[in-house]
Amino acid sequence: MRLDQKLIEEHNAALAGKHQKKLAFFLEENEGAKSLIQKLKDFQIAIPSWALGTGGTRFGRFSGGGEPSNLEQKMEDIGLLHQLNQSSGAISLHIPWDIPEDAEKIMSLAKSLNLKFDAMNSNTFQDQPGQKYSYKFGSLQNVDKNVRDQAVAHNIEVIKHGVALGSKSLTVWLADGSSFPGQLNFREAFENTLASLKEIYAALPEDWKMFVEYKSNEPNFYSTTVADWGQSLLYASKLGPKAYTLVDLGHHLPNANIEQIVSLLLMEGKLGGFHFNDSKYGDDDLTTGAIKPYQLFLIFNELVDGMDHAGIDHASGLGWMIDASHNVKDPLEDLLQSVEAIMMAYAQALLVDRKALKAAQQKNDVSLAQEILQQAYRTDVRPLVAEARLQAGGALNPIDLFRSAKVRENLIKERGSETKATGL
Ligand SMILES: [Mn+2]
Repeated sequence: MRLDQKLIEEHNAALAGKHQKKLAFFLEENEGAKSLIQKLKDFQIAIPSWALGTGGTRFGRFSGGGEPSNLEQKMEDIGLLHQLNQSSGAISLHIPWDIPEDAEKIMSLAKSLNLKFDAMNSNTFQDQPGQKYSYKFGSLQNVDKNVRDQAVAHNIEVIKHGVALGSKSLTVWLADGSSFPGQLNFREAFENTLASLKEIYAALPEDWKMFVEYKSNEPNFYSTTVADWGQSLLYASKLGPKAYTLVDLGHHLPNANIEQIVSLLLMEGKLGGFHFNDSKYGDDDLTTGAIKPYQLFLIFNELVDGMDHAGIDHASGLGWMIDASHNVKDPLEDLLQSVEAIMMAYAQALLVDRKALKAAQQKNDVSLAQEILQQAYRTDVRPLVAEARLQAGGALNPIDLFRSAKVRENLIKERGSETKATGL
């Protein structure tokens, strides 16, 4: 389904008075902030194709109704999100859950929904029906060369799908590792993984990037073959200039200083992209900004500082994607909330008075440095983010409109209440 643009206009008209009042106050308080609106409009966050359905845990899965049951419907759902917030104009495909059988048809659907294809994701963490060798004991690291070859071939196939859709990057998320001491020879696992990654790297088109994602644990619980940013950077450095580290917010050990990691990766020119989510404990599937919004702001503060320092375009220089599984909320509402939280953190980071911060740092004025950061963080940037959305043709309050337009009810009517999306 698509929303009638008239609905969005009516919704905006009803909220216009209140919005303009808040915006005027904001712009009066934050001189020069008007110039940030274009940056907010340009910033797009990719939605992964596996995030449109209800996820699950090993305790169970409670499907919601009206879930998309094929790639076309998933794209339509992202089109809906993009209509509402004008910041979700990209889709990240997972193979083999969402193989584009007819690339041309998928391309033209994407065009009609104003969506681009972000990073392609491979899957060597599950066995697929008819697959010759099992990934039970790893894929690119496996002690059996047949398994490694099969995993390499799969990644190359994913690249081919991506080329047909105009994607420019491959995310290799490795579930490889070990769950018990002695299970694995760490050195050989690293060497096997590197050799496998080299083969995939060699198949990358000239203008493609490869993202090496790291994760401290899960599904393996003793070691993971790309456990942290240092190990990812080691692979990316050995592979070459097209390989980058991908940071997923939820893939660190507790209390890791992610903003510092981001800063140094940017300094080295090796930060390729970002997966957004949030977590309280060890998982990585909560709505972005739901638990640690200040950390998200501090990360964006380093992202903006580092990208500006390196002359990287905020919108296109890195891959931005949500990576979460929605277990109890409506996935579409959850995604709207995540995108909003990301936009707010980005807007707050843009507001930081960098000249003043630099001066405070040079004088070792610790209190003032903190004041400057928190001044930006504690600014209510919602009117600015809403104005960017309004100017781009989106809704002033996306979730409000999602509900009043009865989007979920309509999706259930259209698709039924028993559909189940492929994915996590
Ligand atoms: Mn991820």
